[in-house]
Amino acid sequence: MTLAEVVPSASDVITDSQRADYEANGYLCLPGFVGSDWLDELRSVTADFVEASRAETASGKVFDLEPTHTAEAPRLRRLISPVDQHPTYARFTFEGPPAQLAAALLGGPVRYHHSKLNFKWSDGGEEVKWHQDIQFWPHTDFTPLTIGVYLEDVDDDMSPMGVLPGSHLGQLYDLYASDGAWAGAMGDADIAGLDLEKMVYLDGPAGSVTVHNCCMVHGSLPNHSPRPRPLLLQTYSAIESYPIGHIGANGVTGANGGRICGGEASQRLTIGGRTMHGAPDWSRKGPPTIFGSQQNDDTGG
Ligand SMILES: O=C(O)CCC(=O)C(=O)O
Repeated sequence: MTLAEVVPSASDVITDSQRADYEANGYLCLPGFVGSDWLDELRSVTADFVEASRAETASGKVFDLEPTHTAEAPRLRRLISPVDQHPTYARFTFEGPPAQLAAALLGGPVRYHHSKLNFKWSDGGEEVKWHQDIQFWPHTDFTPLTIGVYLEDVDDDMSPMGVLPGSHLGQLYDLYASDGAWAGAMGDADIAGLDLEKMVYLDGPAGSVTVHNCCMVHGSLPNHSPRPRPLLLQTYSAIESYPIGHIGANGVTGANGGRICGGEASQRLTIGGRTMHGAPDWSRKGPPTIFGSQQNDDTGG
């Protein structure tokens, strides 16, 4: 799809002041941004997945289940990579409101990275400890952002996502534990240095959208309310930002990872202040040899 098909005009999607807020604070919360047609469709597909999870007894490639999940009382932590599970999620993420918002915020076509649906089930749905995202999937710049859509009304009792305004411009924390194992969360000493009083919790009616930059300190508390808190999240970067291979989740985010919304990849990138025009993407058909490329007689692997 062309950019014009995904985003007719950025000003149709967000105001200049919202974009300036995002740049300054590293997050946005847009109440009711996703309309009822999309919500109805997403909820119906999601209900089918919850139903299907009843047949599962352990986490796998589709579902991340809480240890107490049963057929009678499903308890899902996450639907993994929704865009790869159902065309409705794919259409929503690649052409729908989140793609439009990402393109409006990043100023052009965007590169999709990954998606997930965090359920945070009722009566004890697990916390997401304070962390930043970029260490999980470093990129060649810091443009990646994640757009979340609440599929149900979320109030303060349901453990909405919390963000620390401005922290996206600060320190990049070490998410390893003191024993050297990957923890995926900040350590106690670093958390002690945060001003948690300044944490902003992003709640709102169903269809509300959260945006947070990849360097934002964020997380959420356990959900002790009687209602699950489904948050559909999708991550995009600017088109000239690339995931750096062999670190964390990069390269293992599903068949659609790297897909461009609203344009074509230019293969241009800037690293260490130097810009280059990189070779085409050979990740799907395999690389040609340098001999074949230079003699113009290769077809790729
Ligand atoms: O679900 C949430 O509250 C936070 C999600 C999040 O930070 C993550 O999954 O990385």
